[in-house]
Amino acid sequence: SSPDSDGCTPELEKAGLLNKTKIAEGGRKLRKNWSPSWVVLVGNSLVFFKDPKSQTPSSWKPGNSRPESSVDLRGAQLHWANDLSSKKNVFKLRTVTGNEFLLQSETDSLIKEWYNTIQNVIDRLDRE
Ligand code: I3P
Repeated sequence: SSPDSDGCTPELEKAGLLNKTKIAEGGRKLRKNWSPSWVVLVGNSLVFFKDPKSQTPSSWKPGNSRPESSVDLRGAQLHWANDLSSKKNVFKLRTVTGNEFLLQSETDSLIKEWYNTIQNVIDRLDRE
């Protein structure tokens, strides 16, 4: 398990490979287009990178790689969403701006860690 699997340490940064699709932009529904994404949680943001095969845990550092997109977690909402997909282990992340993403992993423990870590960041930002 990761050093932060108990959610008690302040180091909330996390990086890994998840399946991702955006399903809404500004509240407007989009057609699903699932693809693997290198996902990095840093500070208050979830950052997505394309071409995960070329990524390593160090290659997302500023200047080394251009993110595909970035999500501000302040005010965001997280929900398990197995009703929104035929895939297992799916959660939905909705931003304050009405962008919605589904994130998925075949590995139960891995998706639970991501869910808990993202929720911890959202909760911390809610308290600020
Ligand atoms: C979609 C594609 C997605 C699927 C989605 C389909 O078809 O198969 O993988 O989502 O289901 O519409 P297309 O490639 O023609 O766009 P899931 O894998 O998450 O089930 P949906 O429309 O029921 O959401």
